[in-house]
Amino acid sequence: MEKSNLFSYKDQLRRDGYTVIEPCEELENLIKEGNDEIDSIGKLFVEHFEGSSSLHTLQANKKGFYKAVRNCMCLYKIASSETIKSLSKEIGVSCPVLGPSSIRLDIKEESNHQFNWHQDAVSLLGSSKMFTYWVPFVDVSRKTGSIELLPGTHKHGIYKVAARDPEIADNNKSSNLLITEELETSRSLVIEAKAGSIVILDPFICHQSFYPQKTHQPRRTAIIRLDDLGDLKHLRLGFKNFSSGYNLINSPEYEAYYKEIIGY
Ligand SMILES: O=C(O)CCC(=O)C(=O)O
Ligand SMILES: [Fe+2]
Repeated sequence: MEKSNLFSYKDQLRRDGYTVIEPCEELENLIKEGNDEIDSIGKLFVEHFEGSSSLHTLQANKKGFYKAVRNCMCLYKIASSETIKSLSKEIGVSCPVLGPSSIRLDIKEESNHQFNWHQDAVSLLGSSKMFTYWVPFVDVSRKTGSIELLPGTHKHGIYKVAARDPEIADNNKSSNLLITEELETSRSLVIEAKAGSIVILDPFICHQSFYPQKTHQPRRTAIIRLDDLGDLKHLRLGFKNFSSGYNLINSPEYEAYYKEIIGY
């Protein structure tokens, strides 16, 4: 990747809280391999499983398909790709380790998976540089489903939240923490991107899952986060993130750290 391009991605990430990196050969190959892997797992649940059929994904999910693919091997291959490695270095992650990551499968028939407006750092903690690398395995748009962002909101600071499922949110576990404040959504952006793109999200940008009205090809996405062991303030606070059960509600000391670093 050209260095000059990377600088403009960095500028956009800093200014708007997100950027979209076009597919490169390495990612295109990994996505193809990943789609094949997920299809072959699908065949364990539904005979003649077709990855493009939302009905097949729905039938397979009833038998545990979604749970089975969340940690499939392609997730780790993408996370350790040269492309993600060099991007994370460029955006200032000095000692990357795998943070909360998984494969998502989204179909409009299962709207319970929809993740409404939130900021990742609030739900997941992590270093102030624990960006999300959101990698769609299919082309994404309003028609196929995607994510919706509020550009610039990463500079606002922390919005008020409540647990989506209070019954499973306690000091150790958490459900999704969703923003309860009224948001200005008139300038929201639904990401349109080709399979194999990398959408980088600032940990503080407000975003949500975008579900189309009509049935669509299942949206498969690798959600990768690299936490930063080289962030000494985060290390001194106990290097907390969602993988070990932490969020901003059970670890409020992180608010001062974020405030100091981001300066809101
Ligand atoms: O892919 C999606 O629908 C949203 C994922 C997301 O926001 C997250 O995992 O933090
Ligand atoms: Fe998110």
